[in-house]
Amino acid sequence: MDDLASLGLRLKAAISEAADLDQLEKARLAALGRKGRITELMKGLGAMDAAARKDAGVTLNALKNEIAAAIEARKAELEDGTLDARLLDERVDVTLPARPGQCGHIHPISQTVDEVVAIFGEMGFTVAEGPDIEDDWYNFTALNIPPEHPARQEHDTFYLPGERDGQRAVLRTHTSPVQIRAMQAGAPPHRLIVPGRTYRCDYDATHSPMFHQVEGLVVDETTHFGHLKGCLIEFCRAFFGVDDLPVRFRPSYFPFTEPSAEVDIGCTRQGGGFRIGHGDDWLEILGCGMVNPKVLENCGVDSTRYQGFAFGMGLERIAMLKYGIPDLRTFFESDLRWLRHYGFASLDVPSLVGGLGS
Ligand code: 2U9
Repeated sequence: MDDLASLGLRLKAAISEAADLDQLEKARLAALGRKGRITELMKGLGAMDAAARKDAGVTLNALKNEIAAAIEARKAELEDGTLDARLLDERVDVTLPARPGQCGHIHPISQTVDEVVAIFGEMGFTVAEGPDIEDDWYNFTALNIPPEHPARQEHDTFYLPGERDGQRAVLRTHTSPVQIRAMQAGAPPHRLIVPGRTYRCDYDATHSPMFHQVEGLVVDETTHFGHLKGCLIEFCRAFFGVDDLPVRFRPSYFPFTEPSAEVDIGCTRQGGGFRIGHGDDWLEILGCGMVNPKVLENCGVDSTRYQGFAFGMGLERIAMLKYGIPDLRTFFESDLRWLRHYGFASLDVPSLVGGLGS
């Protein structure tokens, strides 16, 4: 037993003195490997008589477990040390000046979100966000799109396996569920915009299965269609940087707004392209309307006291029109040459005072 005790001490010393993972592996093999000391002693048990074998077996097993635990503990220590050394070694001094020619670029979608937020921010809107995975009620039913409504097919919804709160789970097809949650969470007045990712099963030069929208909602006691028109005309003129940009409202239909309209801006078509501004042609830019009273009621808002307006637009679409990007799929191809061409300098933060992108 004295021999075993001193063997244990020697093996543990080798383990704790192992300076790296290679040395630790050597110590492990010397103790527990095929030809290791403990393994050899285990093999010797067979030659002992039954009583001696039982006692020695118990002691040897205990030693084996102690050594295995010591190896694991030292391994964890060494791995932590390796990580600490790497973290020290790979430390980046963020105060150093950027390397010439190595500057990153802001993606046109981030730039467009910043521009839209700057414009609506000046008008007193706040920004709200919500989950990408929604349930059927928040994405459709609350918005007056009941089961079997044709709009559900038009949205080409990605349904997910399983349920949330007893409702079918979906990838949101618009950011409208965020406005529903905002109305549930607090009493009017509301004035918010919601930029975010949305999902529809569609893919071509003007559609991608994941795209971005910004939607807006204003609810108050005296909100009317005149407010909607003033707000959106002002937005279009600020966003496209044309003070007297012609803007027209065409009657349309959405289940969540009544009355509803689609908004066009003036343009001139030249050859295959176009120029935004005065001209004899129009480009569709967004949809809007007065919030359907049924939607207000679904969110616990008294529709006899409050009314509101809402709008929605595709961010890729308005970025493509403003910055002359011809194919929507290129937004998500992560092509650095594309990003260098269409991207923005990281320090040019858009603001109405400092200027939006141009
Ligand atoms: C609530 C009530 C009403 C949001 C609206 C539109 C009109 C619209 C499309 C533009 C292009 C979606 O990306 S797109 O395909 N959107 O035309 N969106 S009104 O209406 C709401 C939202 C939330 C509670």
